[in-house]
Amino acid sequence: MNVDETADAIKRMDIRGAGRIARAAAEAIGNTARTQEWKDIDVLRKDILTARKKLLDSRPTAVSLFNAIRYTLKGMDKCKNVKEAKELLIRNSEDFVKASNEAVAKIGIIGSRRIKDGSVILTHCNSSAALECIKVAHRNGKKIKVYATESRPWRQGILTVNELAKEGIDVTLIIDGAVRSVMKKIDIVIVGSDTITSNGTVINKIGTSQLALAANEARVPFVVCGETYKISSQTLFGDTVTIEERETSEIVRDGELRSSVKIFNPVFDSTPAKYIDGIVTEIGIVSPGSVYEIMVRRFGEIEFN
Ligand code: RUB
Repeated sequence: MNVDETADAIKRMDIRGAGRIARAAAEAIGNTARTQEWKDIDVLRKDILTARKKLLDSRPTAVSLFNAIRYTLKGMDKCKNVKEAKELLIRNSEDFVKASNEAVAKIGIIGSRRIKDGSVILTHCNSSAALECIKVAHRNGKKIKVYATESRPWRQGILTVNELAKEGIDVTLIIDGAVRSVMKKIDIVIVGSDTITSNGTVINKIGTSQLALAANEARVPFVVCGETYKISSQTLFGDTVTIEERETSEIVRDGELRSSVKIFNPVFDSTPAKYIDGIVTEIGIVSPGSVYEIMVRRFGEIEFN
């Protein structure tokens, strides 16, 4: 897919989930570098920066999109000619996609070790990293049961239950409002992440923070999965994460409401670090308090700009 097609698919949510969005954006830039011809390096740079903006404007919340593009464009400024820049963009894009897929696989192995034989798990939305932990635990012969929320309004929970059922996992769909009721049956909550801020706050699908509160009340471990490119270095210097608001048509049908009724449809929320027992990354399970260290390790010295 080219950049325009990818940005549209992300907007429409044909491509969704923070990891998939990141890989699709990196691939789109790689495809552009592979297929487009430029007369000189300045035009190439200008076009790639336009592509960057188009992709970044497609959805605002998941920092994985920003970090994937940053990774893919790294070094473009120093390229001396079109050939060099094309090669760099193609290589960076392939490296990112490979590292991203490997990170999810590693998270699956590491996270699965936190799932005990006989465990009952609760998950929310449709996170490839969180589901990988569950699938690996199942493939390793652990007898597990999963409760998955419907995840209104887009109902990604339907994807989740079908994906897990296809693997032969015992899975039950619940509505979002049933979370507190089922919490007494749950041994561990495992969710994904779109963005992890410098203070260890996790931004994920709307409703995640309710799972965290209910888990905290019931003393059930609440574990977040996130590749390290879900960490937002911008938040260190005061940037806040934009919570996407989507079309009201995702919630109600035309003509269902009186015209004076307003609708508010935020699709992500923030879970403070104090409710999170661990963040499963590809480099290990870390506490939300150590996000800064990882940020520095991953992105090098971070400069204020
Ligand atoms: C998806 C969602 C997922 C995270 C993590 O929201 O909130 O939990 O993106 O997913 P949406 P992954 O469907 O609105 O994109 O682990 O696959 O990156």
